[in-house]
Amino acid sequence: MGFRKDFLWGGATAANQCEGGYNEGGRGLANVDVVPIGEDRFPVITGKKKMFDFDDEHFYPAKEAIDMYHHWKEDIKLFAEMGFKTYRLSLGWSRIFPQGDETEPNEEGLKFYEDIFKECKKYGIEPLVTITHFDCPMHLVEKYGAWRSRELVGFYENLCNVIFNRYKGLVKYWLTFNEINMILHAPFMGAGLYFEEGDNVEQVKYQAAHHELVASAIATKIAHEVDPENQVGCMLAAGSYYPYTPKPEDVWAGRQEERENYFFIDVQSRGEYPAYALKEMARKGIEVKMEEGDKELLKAHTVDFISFSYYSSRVATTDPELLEQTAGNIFASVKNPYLEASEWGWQIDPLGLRITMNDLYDRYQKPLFIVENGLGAVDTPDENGYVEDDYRIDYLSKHVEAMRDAVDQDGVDLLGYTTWGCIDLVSAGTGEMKKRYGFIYVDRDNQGNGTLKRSKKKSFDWYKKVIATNGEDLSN
Ligand code: P53
Repeated sequence: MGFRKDFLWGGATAANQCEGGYNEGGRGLANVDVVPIGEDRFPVITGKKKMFDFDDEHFYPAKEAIDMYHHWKEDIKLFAEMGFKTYRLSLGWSRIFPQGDETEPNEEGLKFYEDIFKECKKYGIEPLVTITHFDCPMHLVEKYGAWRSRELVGFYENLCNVIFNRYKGLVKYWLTFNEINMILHAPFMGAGLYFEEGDNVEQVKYQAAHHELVASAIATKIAHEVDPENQVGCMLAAGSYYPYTPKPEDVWAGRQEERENYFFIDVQSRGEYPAYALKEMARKGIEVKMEEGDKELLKAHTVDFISFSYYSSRVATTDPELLEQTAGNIFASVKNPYLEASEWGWQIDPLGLRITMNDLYDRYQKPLFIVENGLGAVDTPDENGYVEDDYRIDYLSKHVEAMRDAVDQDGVDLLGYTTWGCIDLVSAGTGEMKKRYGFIYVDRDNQGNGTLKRSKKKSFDWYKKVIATNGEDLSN
């Protein structure tokens, strides 16, 4: 009983939130670089405010981030010390193709990741690679309008051909697009989409989503052709919806919210546009332009496993007053009166993880992989950089327990668990450093001050024990 013998314990990061080195090694500028911290962040990430380059009035946290570009050896060593079986990281697309539309890749960028993968192998750590975690070369944004253009499919295909061949034997687990449903909520950060006056926003988003879905199927095809050992997953920002009341309208509202997210995974895992999505698009006047062969591609190349992030459950309602209070968040949700929340208002619901896992497993009947989960909190280090983060241990142990229940009690097939931001990094939602998830503290603040020194938190030793006992001993 308990987790698989080969359960993949580890942690997760994304290139743009930790690497920095934005102009080093021949790297080109990307959408994720020009996203500032502060009040303009939300308008920029949602594609409403145009910011295609840096200006002097804003601070751009991704430029340096935690400078993993120069610290990766030291960081992987710490992951190994915790006993990581896997490390989830993403590739900076513009490191490998600085402009995005070149035919030949940038050797320095390719080599950078190759060295990282080799270092992982040295410690017996299996890399889990997100091909794109929100990033898109700025040149593709400016010249083609990013994913609104069909041409992006070809550029992405080119990237996939290069990386699957180059990293054959080094990488086996791949995710095509991080939180593919993010395109609906943060279209510039998630897919490089910027909207001009008069754009039909919904139309643009779903057309871009179609391009990503086709690109994802092509990636899956190439991955399997290049190496039959390759395992490809989709990636959903998950979190099941609860109805605010048993009122049938509230229940129905929850179903519809869920379908908005499931849509992507339904295509990637079942291989076709679900009936409800076709009807909804027709109602909204959205016409997705498909090319000949798209349907066959989607059907023939479905994913091997379902990965997802889980931070919280969500609540659906039809009450206009409650709906009023939800505006402004990336994933709008009504407050659940039965749950406590983090300092950033994210509601904490371990049982919700078990519920979400069951919903996904019932629906797809494919192995699951939890590739993000964790608590973003303010940490106060002592003079040695040590943080007593019992709150984080508490959050994680309850979630691991819930996922153990899903495996033990419900029979869900779970491949692994990577906590988000295993080392402190820049927040995607807010751009803050102050919102920390790590087992490893990084000395850097919201304005970019600090020595970048790494130090272990209390949770470091706790997680080490959890991994060593394959999730049996969760005590603090
Ligand atoms: P942060 C919400 C908002 C932005 C990104 O988020 C999100 C979510 C939650 O699903 O997605 C993931 O940094 C994402 C990571 C991100 C993490 O959630 O706002 O894949 O890049 O850092 C946590 O606290």
